[in-house]
Amino acid sequence: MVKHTATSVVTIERFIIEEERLHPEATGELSGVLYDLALAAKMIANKVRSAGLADILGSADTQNIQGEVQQKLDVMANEIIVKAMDHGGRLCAMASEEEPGIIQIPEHFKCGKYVLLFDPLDGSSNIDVNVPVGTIFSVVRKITRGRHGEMEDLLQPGRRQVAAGYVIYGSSTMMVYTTGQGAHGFTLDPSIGEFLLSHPNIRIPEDGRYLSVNDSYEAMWDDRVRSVMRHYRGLENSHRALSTRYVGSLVADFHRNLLGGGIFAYPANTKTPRGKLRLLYEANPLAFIVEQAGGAAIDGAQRILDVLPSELHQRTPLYIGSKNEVALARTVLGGERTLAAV
Ligand code: FDP
Repeated sequence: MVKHTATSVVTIERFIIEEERLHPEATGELSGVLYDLALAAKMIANKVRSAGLADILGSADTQNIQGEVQQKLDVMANEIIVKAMDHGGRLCAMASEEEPGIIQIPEHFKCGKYVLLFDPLDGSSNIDVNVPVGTIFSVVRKITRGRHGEMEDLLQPGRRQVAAGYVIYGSSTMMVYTTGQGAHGFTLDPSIGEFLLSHPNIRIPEDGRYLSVNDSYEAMWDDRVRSVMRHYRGLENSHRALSTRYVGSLVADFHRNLLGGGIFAYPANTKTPRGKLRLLYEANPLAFIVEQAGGAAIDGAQRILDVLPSELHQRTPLYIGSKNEVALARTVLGGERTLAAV
């Protein structure tokens, strides 16, 4: 006889439906956005997995074995997401790291009440060397009245996100998302093509174990940033030394620190005085997730989720991870967002 238990396999679809049931007013549109994203993630995972092979199989004149013109993987990932998301009637606009302006929903499709911002393939410079890359996404509600989404809908502070998440294409593919009720992780089981709940209610340790920063920029940092890093390395104020781990692929570094405890920092430097990472589709979604997991994220001076964006591709310095490590950065930086010297 089959034993029926409440804890049997939970697919991402079932989890999304169960979360939706907690909100009797929900129309199911946000759930639809999340399913479509999970589908896009599976399609991208498939491309990422065969990326090395595609290079071998493709001829020098950029044709692959099926005669398709080869595209860079990040362009491909962008296209996969746009095509998976534009026709569901749930979105009124999108924005992507790969495109300069608003991506409008074509006239022949219905427009919905959500806006999607995403980085289709973050860390793509790592693809050629088989290092994990990721997709990051953020969903906000439309605030303007017209049919189409406008810039005002895209430029909302991160605290207004209704959902956010990332997918990591690593030794396994995982999707982690939040709708404001904790951060939950799902691992793709390739044999059945389903994301299965593997990390319910993720909690980031309050103290960090790892430090992820590209310290080759040290000469370009402000003195206070150098001091923060000296604390993390155990060289100042008897803070215990963290272990350095830097993949250089934001999603991979963030994911490790989320599960094991740590801090990822990309401070401003004289070369990139406003930081490198993008506020709307990198920092904001990861900040929403980390806060839901009990961690924190600041730009040096203020909470990332409170920053008022003024441009679509705005950059920001970022300190994100375990609560106590982020608090330390805030104290040592003394509320200064960037370089005093610049
Ligand atoms: P990439 O340029 O490879 O796309 O978001 C951009 C990003 O990678 C992050 O994934 C990564 O954390 C960071 O840049 C690495 O920058 P540095 O090479 O300057 O350390």
